[in-house]
Amino acid sequence: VDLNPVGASSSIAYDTHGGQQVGSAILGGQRAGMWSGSASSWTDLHAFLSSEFDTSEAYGIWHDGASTYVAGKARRVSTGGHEAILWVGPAPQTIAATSITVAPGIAINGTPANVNASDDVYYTLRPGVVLTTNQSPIVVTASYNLPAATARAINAVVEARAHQGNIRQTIEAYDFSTSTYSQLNQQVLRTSSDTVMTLPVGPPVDYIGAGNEVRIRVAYKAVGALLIYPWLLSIDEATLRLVP
Ligand SMILES: [Ca+2]
Repeated sequence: VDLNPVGASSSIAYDTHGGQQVGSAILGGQRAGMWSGSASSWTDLHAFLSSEFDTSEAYGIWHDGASTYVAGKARRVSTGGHEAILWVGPAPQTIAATSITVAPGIAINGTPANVNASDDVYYTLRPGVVLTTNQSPIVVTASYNLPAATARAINAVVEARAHQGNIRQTIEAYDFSTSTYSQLNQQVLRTSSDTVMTLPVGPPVDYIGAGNEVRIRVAYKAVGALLIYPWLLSIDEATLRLVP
């Protein structure tokens, strides 16, 4: 994640499961802001303060099921002193997949609905048949339908673990403007714990198709020596975080 996508800004804190980050930018004066991987998602938090304050900075972000909390400070013009500020706004919405397709790949345990939440209940897959070694033998395609055709920010959240080493995960999002997938992240998964990826998808306008669809593809492939075949792969969560 680019922690500093906004010009002349500094990113102080990042919400791992929400995909939002906070800091400040010099926009006239120093102004607290929140964004999600790109400058287009910038929310000017200073704009929510009264004119009694002339500068502000944000230092921390956290969310629960209902709200996002941003902690920071602002300078009161009349005294020149800084005062602690807590901004409270809506939490990013979690969007579960409307369809999950596994091809190739074979379900071993669990159901596609098990990827709707990070709850340590997994959808476990094994490799399917592929014709060439270049192909990924597990490919999961998830389709999501947003409540609206526009979004301030979309993040893909994928939480998964491999059951042995050398299993590489590639996460892509479908760009409807070019009719191609673009890669969001690629890395070898841990086996001792879940790897949680929260990845900005954007600009949102290019990644929202007909029916407000967002499409994410996650592929798994062995990239080194394998101790056991078939290898297994468990997905705990594959959802979107939407900032409307
Ligand atoms: Ca789960």
